[in-house]
Amino acid sequence: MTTNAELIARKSAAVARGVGTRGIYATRAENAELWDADGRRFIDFAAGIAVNNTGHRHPKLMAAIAEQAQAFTHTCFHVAPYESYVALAERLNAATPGDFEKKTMLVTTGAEAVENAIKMARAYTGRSGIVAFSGAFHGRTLLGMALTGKVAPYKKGFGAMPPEIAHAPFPNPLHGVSEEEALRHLERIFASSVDPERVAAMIIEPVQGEGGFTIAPKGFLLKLREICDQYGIVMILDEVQAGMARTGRMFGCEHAGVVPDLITMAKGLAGGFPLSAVTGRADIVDAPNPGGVGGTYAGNPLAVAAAHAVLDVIEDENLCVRADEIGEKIRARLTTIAARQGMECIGEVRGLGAMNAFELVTDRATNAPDAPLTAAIVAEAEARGLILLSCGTRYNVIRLLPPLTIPMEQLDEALNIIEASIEAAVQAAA
Ligand code: PLZ
Repeated sequence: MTTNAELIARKSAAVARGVGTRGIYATRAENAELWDADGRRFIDFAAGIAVNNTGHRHPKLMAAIAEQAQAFTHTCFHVAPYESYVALAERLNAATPGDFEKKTMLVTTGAEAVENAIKMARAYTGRSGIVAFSGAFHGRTLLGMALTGKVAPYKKGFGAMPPEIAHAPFPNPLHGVSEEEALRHLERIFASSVDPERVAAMIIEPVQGEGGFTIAPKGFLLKLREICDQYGIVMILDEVQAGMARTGRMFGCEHAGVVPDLITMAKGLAGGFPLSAVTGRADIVDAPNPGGVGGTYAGNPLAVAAAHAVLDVIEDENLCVRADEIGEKIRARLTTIAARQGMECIGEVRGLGAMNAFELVTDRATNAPDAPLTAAIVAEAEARGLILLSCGTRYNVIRLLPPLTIPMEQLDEALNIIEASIEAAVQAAA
């Protein structure tokens, strides 16, 4: 059988260098477990980056795509549309916050949802400016990377970015940016560099994902809502990573009670099939002219069938409640670990529902990042059979994204591995 080592060598010879990978070549996966080319078994705390919220190969999802495959797998919705797309739009219109008429468009990736939300906001307002936030991640397409609030590796070497994009600070009290300071900075941007009346959209993640699992404070989001209303700016919540029950609510913004004009979603929406959506105020979603938005594969029938199954499973298996249970268990355990002597490297434990993380610091007084220790813990966990992902603009946060369907004993097993991995990495660094 082909080993990981052979595949790593073939990958580096055949695949673009810019496509980063780790060394675990998957051969099989089931719910929260994954097996690699060397026959090793892992608990999967990445879930394809918050995609497999319903686990790998959920039986209802497998049945739904098998059934759809019997009928047709692609017609292009622009050419020969199908009911399942329309029905999914109806369901997403009903599932998103906001007591107003809503509409949905389906596309394929998170970046594409973001791009289309911006196009809608521009068409609706007749303006072109965009406000995004430092540390944000919105995708790797030209506009997606421009909106992303981190230069290396996302923007470095890729030339001029689209114009009229301003980045305001995302509040992060742990690192000295209070909510008030972030708002003052936004006012300064409006006073000195961008006329708010030229701004079409403001886009923000309810919990920054790639940026470090930093939670947008409730008051901050509500204040942004007021500012958007004051200047006629379309408020876009990027729920690509936080959405679909991950935070214990269907959408992360529900924690703050903020109602955005548009929501972008992807990842967990179709449990591993490429599908994303923009849902929001009907008049904004309808602003582009017919033919102005869409795509060949947008709303692929297999992906749409998967999304219906995902929505059913979230409801039938109470995955929002389950996300909260998982999160409470994770935070309680991490907090206990952080309180132990010798664990001063854990600067903070934070999260919403099952979107949790811990931050590694060299010193709790300064909260200076410890990126090498973070990488070492991820490697130690991998050696012990747990897939962990790091994140954070300073590369010093470990995020925990188990499927929401993970059996509790596997969750315990994974938390034991995390504790042992931190111990081993701390010891090795001493
Ligand atoms: N918006 C909030 O988290 C994707 C990116 C992984 P795509 N995040 C994982 C990587 O290294 O590329 C993401 C996100 C938020 C948009 C996106 C983009 O989604 O489906 O990757 O295009």
